[in-house]
Amino acid sequence: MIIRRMKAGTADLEEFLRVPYSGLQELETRVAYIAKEVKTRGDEAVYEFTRRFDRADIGPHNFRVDEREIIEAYKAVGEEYISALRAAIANIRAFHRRQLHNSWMEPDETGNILGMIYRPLDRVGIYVPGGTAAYPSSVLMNAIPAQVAGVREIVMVTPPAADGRVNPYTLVAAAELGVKEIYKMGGAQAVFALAWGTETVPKVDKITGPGNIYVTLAKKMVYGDVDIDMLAGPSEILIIADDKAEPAYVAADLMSQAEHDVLARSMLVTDSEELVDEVEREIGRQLASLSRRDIIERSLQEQGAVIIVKDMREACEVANRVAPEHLELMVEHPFEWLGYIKNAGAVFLGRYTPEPVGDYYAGPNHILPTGGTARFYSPVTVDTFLKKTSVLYYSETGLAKARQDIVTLAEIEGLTAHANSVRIRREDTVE
Ligand code: HSO
Ligand code: ZN
Repeated sequence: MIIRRMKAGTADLEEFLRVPYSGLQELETRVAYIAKEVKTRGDEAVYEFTRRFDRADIGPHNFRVDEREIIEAYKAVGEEYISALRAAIANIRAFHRRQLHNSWMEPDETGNILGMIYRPLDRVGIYVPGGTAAYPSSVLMNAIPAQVAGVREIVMVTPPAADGRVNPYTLVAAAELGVKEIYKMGGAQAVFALAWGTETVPKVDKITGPGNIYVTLAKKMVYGDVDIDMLAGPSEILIIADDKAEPAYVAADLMSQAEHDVLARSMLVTDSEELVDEVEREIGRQLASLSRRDIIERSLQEQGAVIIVKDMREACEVANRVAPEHLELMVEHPFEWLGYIKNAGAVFLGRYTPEPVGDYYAGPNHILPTGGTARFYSPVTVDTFLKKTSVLYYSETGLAKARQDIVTLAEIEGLTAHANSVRIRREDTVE
């Protein structure tokens, strides 16, 4: 397998990073049509789109997964799955608990009190993809931070297969967390149902979870009516490796992300051309045994890249420019380089931390910013499900001291009523 090679600091890299968003307009028009239908016809429209896009006829108003289906799902999954799931849940819960905030209030010497109150959102909708991208792990990564934040109503939507059933592993993951309100609906129609409500789906305050391009466009469209976590694109990995790195590991990790999607991006940044040759040979060797080799091959051929740098310093600069979703530091002293990494969703250090450790198990969230958005977005955290309220209390002396400054600032803005509301609280102006 030959992957395109380029040198750092050349126009090639910039060209490679420019994402061509062709055909998006047409998709937007289609999604806008779905929006209009769901907004005006509710359940009926969702039912029709489910028949059309998921090829599932589940009956009108019959979206809710019932108790019986959960019991069936438990019968379909093995013990081993449940025990692995529980171990992952414990790790993910422990990691997210560390992110909790205490609301605070603090008085100063004049008796003024300022504070910040953190509160969970009331009702949250979690989107979980179906089909080949049905990841029960994503149920955990959405629901656990929401639960740790204290969200009481968590609704999950996931598209049914053509036989009307939902992936049993997804259902068991939800059940293990106590998520009980599950609707069989997917795609843009599910996002609109969550955002605006239908006869059977009460509307939510925020929608989280990755989906395909239709889901992403729908999330973009409802943002403002509800909040969303982020606009997720195809998965990415960037591996910084030196000449000491094990080619077999580098190859395996590049392919682990490539298998997600033909549009997934796997990038290797190294100062060793020999390593690249060996990695390419290793890819060829390992590919044969992988079930999704067709996707991997296309992904590596069309989206893969090797970037040759002069040293590790330059490798970090490239990583910061790319701002990848996942960044692996497969170098001799990974912690020495960590400080140079400014833009990345998650950083995986050393030879024994392949990216799937984070996808499934360690505890940090796997819903991460993609497409260079790690420049300004963060992983999903407990904060994703919290909102804040500021608290202000001024004492009589506090206001007396601040009075003139506030009046000055208000008058500069030409807002005399603002100035007046401060001025009127002075005894000598009260008539
Ligand atoms: N790597 C994906 C998440 C995932 N991987 C789920 C496996 N299952 C995006 O971070
Ligand atoms: Zn993954």
